[in-house]
Amino acid sequence: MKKAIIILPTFNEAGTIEKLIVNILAQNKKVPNWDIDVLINDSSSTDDTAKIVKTLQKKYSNKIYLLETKKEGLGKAYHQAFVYAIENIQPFVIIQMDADFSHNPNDIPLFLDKIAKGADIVIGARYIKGGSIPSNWRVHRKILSILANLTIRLGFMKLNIHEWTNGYRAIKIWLIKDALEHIKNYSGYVFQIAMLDYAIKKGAKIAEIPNNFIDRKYGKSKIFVSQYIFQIFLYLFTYSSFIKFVIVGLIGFGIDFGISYLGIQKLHQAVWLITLLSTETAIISNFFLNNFWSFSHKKIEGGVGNYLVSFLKFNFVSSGSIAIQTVGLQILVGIFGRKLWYLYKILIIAFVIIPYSYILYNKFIWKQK
Ligand SMILES: Nc1nc2c(ncn2[C@@H]2O[C@H](COP(=O)(O)OP(=O)(O)OP(=O)(O)O)[C@@H](O)[C@H]2O)c(=O)[nH]1
Ligand SMILES: [Mg+2]
Repeated sequence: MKKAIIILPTFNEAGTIEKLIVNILAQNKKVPNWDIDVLINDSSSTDDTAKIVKTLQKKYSNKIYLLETKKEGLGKAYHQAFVYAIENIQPFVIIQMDADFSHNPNDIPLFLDKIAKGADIVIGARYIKGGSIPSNWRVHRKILSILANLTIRLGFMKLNIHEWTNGYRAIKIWLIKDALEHIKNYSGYVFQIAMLDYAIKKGAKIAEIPNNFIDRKYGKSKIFVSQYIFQIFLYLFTYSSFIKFVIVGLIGFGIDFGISYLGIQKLHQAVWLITLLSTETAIISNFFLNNFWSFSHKKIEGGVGNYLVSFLKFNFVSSGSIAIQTVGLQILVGIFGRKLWYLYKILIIAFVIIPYSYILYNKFIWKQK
């Protein structure tokens, strides 16, 4: 029998906590191979949440754990609960869940089933077939939720993951242990994104199951939207390989253009020589910036030999970009005329060069470890 701990962070959830805990513990009947306990981290609720939990603890001996902490944000509350579970309970898996009944406890067996089948982390996804957000949410809330997820998906260029912000997840304890150092820096809601980003970079096996998010009926929302949006962008700019890769590309373009301008316009040198010099300088700068910044979590290792091989591959991929641009632009100008050549160039870079090089870099140069 394997142990699963359902973690419920609470702040003023007296309206739902009892019914929710009873419902969660009742799931034990449905999963003979699992032993489900509940761990509540109550961050100084001003209502009766903690008192209700303490009363329930007497009724369900050893099945309910209660932590009482200061209010320091959702991420912090989860971090405290993870540390407690690791040190005192040693479960096989933890399940994160909101305590306002937005997450249906009847889905717990589905999460555990995916874990039993080999997933390291299972995401309750609202934006896949069979999942949903509440139909009674106001339009701005719907838009905000959809846009936030889309921005993160595109920002990380992880199109096969459809849900980043929902807090209904099952995570194996080894992955939590591994991630503790990273996620402890994120005390707010953005911790959900940090955790999933870490799991992906670790090469964890990720599964999604449809989740129908239910609007809360009791109590108040604790989310502080503008702060959350700011944290999402800050996280993306700090950790997205894709965004950094695009920035590196722009720097490369600047270097190429700067040297060409100086050599051709100011110093009147041979065009072929300056072009060779400017493109190769940009390629070298791109290679090192990508290695030590954009893909620093997959840095090339193994000495000078490996560097040289990777650098040659990088030159090869970059030559491909130059060839695609030259031929592509020639074709478009041939069909539509020269007037809007810069627009064609931008389109080719955005829709062909960027995906082409990003995919090839990830496949051949900075491979997943
Ligand atoms: N311990 C603890 N729990 C928190 C904190 N902030 C939020 N929570 C809990 O985290 C869960 C999710 O918070 P919600 O306010 O429901 O956020 P949401 O689900 O995004 O938004 P709504 O459902 O619209 O309220 C709930 O169980 C909250 O009680 C906190 O600082 N500490
Ligand atoms: Mg909620």
